[in-house]
Amino acid sequence: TFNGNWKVDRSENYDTFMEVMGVNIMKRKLAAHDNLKITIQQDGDKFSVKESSTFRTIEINFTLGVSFDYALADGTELSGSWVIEGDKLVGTFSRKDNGKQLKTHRVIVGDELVQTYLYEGTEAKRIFKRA
Ligand code: MYR
Repeated sequence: TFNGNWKVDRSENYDTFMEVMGVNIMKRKLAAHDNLKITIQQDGDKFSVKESSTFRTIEINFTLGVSFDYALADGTELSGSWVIEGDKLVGTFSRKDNGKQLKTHRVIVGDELVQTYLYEGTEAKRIFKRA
């Protein structure tokens, strides 16, 4: 289960990923220490995700397979949906500004939640521990 409070522990290739996404150096430096925390609550096919970081605190509600809008911390708008594939939560989003696809998935590995991001052939991971 993905339910619970998670706090980012480390990231892999995240700076390069943000650069490919077009995020400027100033914001990338801030994002490297964003202290991201997420609280995931699943109820059937409905999810609530509370996101808090040095940038903002927001709550996102979505239903598996149903498209919704989401804005990244730098304001980039996405739309897309999450589905469950096996033990993975798989998200397929597209950027509203350029139409390009951003894929992401969440999976539990041991006692960690690993979120992988893929955009234009560049992959990054953020790894969370229970908070
Ligand atoms: C959620 O479930 O947390 C809400 C929906 C998340 C949408 C996909 C997030 C992709 C984040 C990419 C971060 C890259 C920053 C340049």
